[in-house]
Amino acid sequence: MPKKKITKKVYLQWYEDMLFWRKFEDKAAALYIQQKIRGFLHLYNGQEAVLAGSAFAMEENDRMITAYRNHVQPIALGVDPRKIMAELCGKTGGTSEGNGGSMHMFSKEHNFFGGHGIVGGQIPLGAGLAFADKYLETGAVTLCYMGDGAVRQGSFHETMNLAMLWNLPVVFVVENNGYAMGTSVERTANHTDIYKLGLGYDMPCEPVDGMDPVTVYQAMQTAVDRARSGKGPSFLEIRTYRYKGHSMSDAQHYRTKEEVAEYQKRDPIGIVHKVIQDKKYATEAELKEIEDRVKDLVNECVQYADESPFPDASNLYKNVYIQEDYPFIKTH
Ligand SMILES: Cc1ncc(C[n+]2csc(CCOP(=O)(O)OP(=O)(O)O)c2C)c(N)n1
Ligand SMILES: [Mg+2]
Repeated sequence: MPKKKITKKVYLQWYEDMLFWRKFEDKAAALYIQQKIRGFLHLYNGQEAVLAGSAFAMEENDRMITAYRNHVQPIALGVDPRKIMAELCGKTGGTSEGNGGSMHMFSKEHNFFGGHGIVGGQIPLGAGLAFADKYLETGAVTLCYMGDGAVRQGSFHETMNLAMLWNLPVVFVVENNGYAMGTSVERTANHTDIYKLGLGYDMPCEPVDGMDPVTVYQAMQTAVDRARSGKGPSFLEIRTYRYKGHSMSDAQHYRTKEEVAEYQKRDPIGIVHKVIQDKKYATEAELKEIEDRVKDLVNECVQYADESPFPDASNLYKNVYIQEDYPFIKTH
């Protein structure tokens, strides 16, 4: 049974966090249009309840790993959002000194292990983190996230098998947002209950409403407790929706505006806002204070990124393997 109480304080924190993540991503989209952010940019708008509910179930040493839709997860784990914005802009003040960019956020210190652009590539790595924790008896649990598109990869199935065989402390989470780029879940398989893929491995699995942080938290806490107590992995299909295109260069011909609007009626931030109002957890003035704080922090992130210098060109060779005596290309 979920053990943490979802108090007024939790609701207010969820509201502030989720609103910040949303506004942070909106600002990143604006910076992309200004060409201050280049390359790919995949936004998390609409999926915030998955992260809010999950983070509430985590303990200090637990780990998280995900795909490329990864800007706000490290912020939830305590990474300074200014550094994430600088990383998006390719600046030296970023989490990887501007070398990683949008798809490669990383913070070992905060137990955030990326940030992976190869669909399904992070799944075996997540099991590897859990293997290390089991081997070293740290008591930590790994939360390994993937998209609905990733479950059709061989790496997913091989990892599910080994994770059960080795009874690893891991929770596999599919953020089913309905689409893999422009391909709907209906077009990828003959049934759409992704959670049932766990049955073939005898792994506890269930579908979860991903628009409400409460339902996410409850399912996640049960799965995290199971992993921590030595009972092995779980598989959660968290049903959510992405409001923006797959990346910034997506014309979205595969869905209608009405479909997006239908999901926005159950907006995760709206759901939390309504509870706060119904239960009188905050006055309108207090909510406005939160919104102002969020706005200020987003602006501070942009200012920090703007003021941070670009890396020196010589940085291109940093962290890149070069065989010094390679005979055919002159390296210096
Ligand atoms: C192995 C591999 N194949 C194809 C791609 C191209 N690609 C990038 S994202 C993506 C869709 C993945 O969708 P999903 O797993 O549902 O994640 P979402 O973008 O919805 O979060 C594809 C096919 C890739 N990056 N890696
Ligand atoms: Mg998807």
